[in-house]
Amino acid sequence: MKPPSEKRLIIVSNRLPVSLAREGKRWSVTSSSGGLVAAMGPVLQNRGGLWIGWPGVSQLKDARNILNRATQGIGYTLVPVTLSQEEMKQYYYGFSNEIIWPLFHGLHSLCNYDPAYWKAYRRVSQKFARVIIEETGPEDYLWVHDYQIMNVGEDLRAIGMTTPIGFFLHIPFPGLDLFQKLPWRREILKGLLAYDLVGFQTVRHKRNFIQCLRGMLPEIKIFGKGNIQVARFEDREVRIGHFPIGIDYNAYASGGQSQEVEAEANSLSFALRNRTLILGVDRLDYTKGIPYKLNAMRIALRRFPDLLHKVTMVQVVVPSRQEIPQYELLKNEIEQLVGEINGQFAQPGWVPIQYIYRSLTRIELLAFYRTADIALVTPLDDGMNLVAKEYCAVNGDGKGVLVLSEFAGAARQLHRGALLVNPYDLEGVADAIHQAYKMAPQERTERMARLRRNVQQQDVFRWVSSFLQAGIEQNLADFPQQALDSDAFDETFWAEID
Ligand code: ADQ
Repeated sequence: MKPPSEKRLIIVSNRLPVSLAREGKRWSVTSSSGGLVAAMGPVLQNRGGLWIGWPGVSQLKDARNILNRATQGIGYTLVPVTLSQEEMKQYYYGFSNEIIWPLFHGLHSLCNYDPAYWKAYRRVSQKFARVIIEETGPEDYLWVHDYQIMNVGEDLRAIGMTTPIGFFLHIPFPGLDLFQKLPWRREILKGLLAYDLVGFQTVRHKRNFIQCLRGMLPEIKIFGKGNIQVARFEDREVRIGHFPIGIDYNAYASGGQSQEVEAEANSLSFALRNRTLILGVDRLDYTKGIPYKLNAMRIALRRFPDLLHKVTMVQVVVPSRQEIPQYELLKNEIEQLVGEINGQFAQPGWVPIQYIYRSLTRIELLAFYRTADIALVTPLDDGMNLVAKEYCAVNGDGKGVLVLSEFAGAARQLHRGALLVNPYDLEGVADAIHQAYKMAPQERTERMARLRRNVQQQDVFRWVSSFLQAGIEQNLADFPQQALDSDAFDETFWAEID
């Protein structure tokens, strides 16, 4: 352990916010995609803490050095946990993404309960624990993130860590009916009870967790009502709360107004010939409901001829987890559907759906948000969904309409401004698309103003502070920012090094 020093915030997640990749004799360092990175990056920036996680490559001798040279200006240190290809295959693609991810999103039939996966999950968790204990001191606050490393707290306790540890689950927690199908259900629950605070995105996920604790561990006692409840189990007390994650509202709102984004948005509108833009932005993932969304669009085009020639749907899909066969199948399914729908409805000078399969730059992404008249965010299940919030923050003219799945965690906060839909109800989604298209300007503005207020008030800094308050009775301001170059974050993340 490090000697006591100033209190630091230590984030631990499966992946670091950047990924290293080998390009010939050089290493490139690029920003990792995904919700956790988008949320935590601005929080840690310049606070002198640590972020511990996998750097995107296996067995790299000099990883720490390379990472730190490439991310010099960000004001916190990246600590790599190096994993072999086999470990990644079994622990990350296997246990995390072929078992926990589908099960926790209610898709038990997609799970592959391979016992070897569990063994790898436990081994990797112990590896994380060994790195963490080397790097942290008694003054630090350790905050572990997400489903890939749920048992790290237990492994840290086993090797002597006694200081408070918080854990936040970014994805849903399933109800007892589903959770009890997991062969390692008790081990996961007991692992989570090694933390001092366990946080979920919504009340529903928190309730599910408590229901599973009661159902699987009859000797447990749960106390309290309201935001934070307490579980007493063996000799431990664990706080359980819900903390809906937010975004860096100001960064999105002002970014959306920048000259670069404006220029990009103008050329986008020109290319779309000022047609109504219906936007979908999702990671390639079956939980995001992309095929359902496309089928709903097909029904909308069939049922509402006034949409023909007048709307263009742009569906952006960010490549993700291609090593897992289901993701490759999903990609094929999406591409086939886009082809079919376009084949059915396109006319000279108009194609209803444009499909983009790549990661966008920040400017491109913000320009899409800014230009979109309607955002279609229709996951089948989602811990929160940041795309919905980012869209509202960037929608500076206040005329956009958010069509949002009632199964996204974000629906709990945004239900008063968004058009809520059941993503499985294709006709219902088609109706919502048409309703959004026809919506009067005044209603659009009123709804969007409500959405933006909500996203602004419940931003990512408030999320962190409320978690820290519940965990250690401190706020984000207790981890003060140092005066560093705040623009360094974006630039250095894309730097290449020899
Ligand atoms: P994710 O499943 O990754 O996150 P989401 O919340 O939608 O999902 O975040 C995706 C992030 O990727 C957004 O910040 C978005 O801007 C970015 N992104 C999307 N498309 C992109 C593109 N083409 N190019 C570049 N960036 C792109 C998990 C959970 C969610 C939860 C978050 C945070 O599954 O439910 O909201 O963590 O807790």
